[in-house]
Amino acid sequence: MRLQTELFGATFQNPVLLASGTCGFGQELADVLDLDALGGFVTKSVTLEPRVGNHAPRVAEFSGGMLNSIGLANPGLEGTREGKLPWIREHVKRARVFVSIAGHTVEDYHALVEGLDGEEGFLGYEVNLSCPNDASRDGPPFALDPRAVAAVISGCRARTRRPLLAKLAPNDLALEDTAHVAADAGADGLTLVNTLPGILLTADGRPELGAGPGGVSGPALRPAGLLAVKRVRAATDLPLVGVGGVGNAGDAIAYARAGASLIQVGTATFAEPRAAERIVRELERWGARHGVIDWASLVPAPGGGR
Ligand code: RRO
Repeated sequence: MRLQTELFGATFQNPVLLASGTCGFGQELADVLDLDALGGFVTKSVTLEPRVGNHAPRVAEFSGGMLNSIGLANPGLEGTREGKLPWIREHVKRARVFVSIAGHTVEDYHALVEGLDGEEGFLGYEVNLSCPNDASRDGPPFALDPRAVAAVISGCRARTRRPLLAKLAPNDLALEDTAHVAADAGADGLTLVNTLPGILLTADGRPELGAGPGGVSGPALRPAGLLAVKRVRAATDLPLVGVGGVGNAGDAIAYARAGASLIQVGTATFAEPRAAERIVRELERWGARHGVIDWASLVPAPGGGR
């Protein structure tokens, strides 16, 4: 099966990317996985200032997957420019890199694009509008506020010609509307979905995570991710990147059939660091077995907008 995919003015050698928050800035996984065997990866979300993150424990497992509340631990804009992008420039040749950006305010996102856009080593931005774990921000994630989505994306658009992916939330009852808002503001694609808010409690009722609630990922998130992709595929023409519970080629193909042109592997990497590489090989075998010659042929045409 031809896995090569042309999108956002770039060639992805295959449609399998590593999801933000599960691969650091690439370097963290480079000893165990061949990044250049993948379509690409998305960095941990970067904020203007460095953040230490939330109280431990930050992750907990359950039978359906994982709950996390990392709290945006990251080296900040300067730490990314000085300490992370040079490594990526030197070591990543074929994989396409998206830098994930996150902020407290609309202006934070714009300042991040201004601060990063002159750098080399990455293709575009994944604008993280949907972190469920930012305790220092009042109110819901930006993704659940259409005016904030419009302001963040349009301001980013005005500051860069690189591809912009807007990462949206699975618990958005008006997801199609949000997708339209992001498209109208200038997003080139949508990443669907971030983790789903949840909590795990001990037998005596105490939260398992230091921060209390967190975001659900892994197999339990897959039905929500697939539904989000299917709904948005029917509503907009933007290319979609599917993420949530992808653990094998069958899961990736389900996302393609729902409407995702690229997929991201997240939680599966924690249990099996080379899961994404395995999924690429499985897709090749699956195509040969089923006589499917092109990944793109699995992805249904857009539903035609409004
Ligand atoms: O850092 C986190 O706690 C985190 C982020 Br920014 C996000 O977007 N999604 C998530 O599940 N955790």
